[in-house]
Amino acid sequence: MSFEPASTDLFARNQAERLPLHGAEINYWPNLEWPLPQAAAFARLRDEIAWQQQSIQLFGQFRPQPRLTAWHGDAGTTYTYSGLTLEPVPWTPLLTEIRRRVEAVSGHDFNSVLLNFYRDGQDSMGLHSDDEAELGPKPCIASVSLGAPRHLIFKHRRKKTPRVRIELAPGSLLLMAGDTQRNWRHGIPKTQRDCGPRINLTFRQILHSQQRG
Ligand SMILES: O=C(O)CCC(=O)C(=O)O
Repeated sequence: MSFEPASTDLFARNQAERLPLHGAEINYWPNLEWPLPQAAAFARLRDEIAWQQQSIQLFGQFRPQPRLTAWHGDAGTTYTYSGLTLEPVPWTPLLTEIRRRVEAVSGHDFNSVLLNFYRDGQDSMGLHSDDEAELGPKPCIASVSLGAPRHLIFKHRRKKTPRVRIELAPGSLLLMAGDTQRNWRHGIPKTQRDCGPRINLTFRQILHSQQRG
């Protein structure tokens, strides 16, 4: 099942649409206004960020991730997933500007961001839930897409309901909250389409151990 946004017209730019996933709370802004054009933000992040290809543990073996990543945030926002522990690099001026816009639109605060660089259609992210203890019981994750459009797939964790697919447009914002991570997995599959590079930023709120539910 594919989700098509109802409108991308300029008057609806700052309006969110709710995705029809049972047991999830996902809002999508297909064409948000940003402090600078999305293509300019893409080029600056591509050139300014110290991208790395790190290995994660999958089925007991360490393998390089099929994309480049970086982790930025406030001091102390250490994040561990799939056997990888990330220590934050400080915010850059551009990441701070994007974070302010995301916070203003979403109404949530974020103290860190995971950046993903998909060099071409062969780079991907496997199905997963962002449900690590540091994110709390109802993680709120704001995902900004820049560069080439790519499909994001949602698959229910227990029910055999059809997968839901949405094409994430450049300049879009997707906010996952509530029970989304408890009930659904999400991922970016490889594509055979001729596809340019894409940068994705997922803003997160890392909780100190005494704040976790
Ligand atoms: O690239 C995307 O849109 C997905 C990123 C994602 O799922 C993640 O960082 O956990």
